[in-house]
Amino acid sequence: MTRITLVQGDITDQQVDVVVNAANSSLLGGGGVDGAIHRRGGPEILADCRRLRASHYGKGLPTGRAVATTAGRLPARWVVHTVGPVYSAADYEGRAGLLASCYRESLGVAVELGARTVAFPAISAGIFGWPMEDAARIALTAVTGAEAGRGVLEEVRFVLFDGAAYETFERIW
Ligand code: AR6
Repeated sequence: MTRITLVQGDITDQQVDVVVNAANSSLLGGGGVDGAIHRRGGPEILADCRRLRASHYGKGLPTGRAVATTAGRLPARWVVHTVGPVYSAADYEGRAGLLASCYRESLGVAVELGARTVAFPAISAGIFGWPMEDAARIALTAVTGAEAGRGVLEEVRFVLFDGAAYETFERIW
């Protein structure tokens, strides 16, 4: 059985096999979780991202997909970068599907790597503007329903940056 856990904290502190990054299609860094991961993990992560762009994703990583790099100096072994959708009430259904896909694809990549423990941030719920309550519902539904990782992953941890996000996830869970 995979344990689902919720913690309040900084995702770059987590002692897990995989830390998931809420990246953008460029894979070349940004603010929020992405900025924190590259700052703390160091230049090796960006070097890997540049190689991936050159070899597989000339136009960028599509929304809803996930790819792995080294975790550089982070305590984790790998970073799995995924691109969440920007929130849009006018295009809700399609984008909610892409947000769920981020969680499923990231778990699939983590399992292929041989990971046992994975930490997720609240993808799309910061700079990309997704309302936290709905982001939490989509995240928890996607992870509990995912085939990938069933019987293999020991823990999927949601790392919520502030108390309000933590309480929202706890309430939805
Ligand atoms: N640890 C855990 N959670 C964090 C951390 C941290 N160190 N820092 C922020 N959060 P965001 P998005 C929370 O904006 O909405 C970047 O520029 C944050 O409070 O990181 O998917 C990328 O390059 C929020 O609840 O990701 C993209 O361009 C959640 O993590 C864009 O932002 C996600 O916020 C992606 O935006």
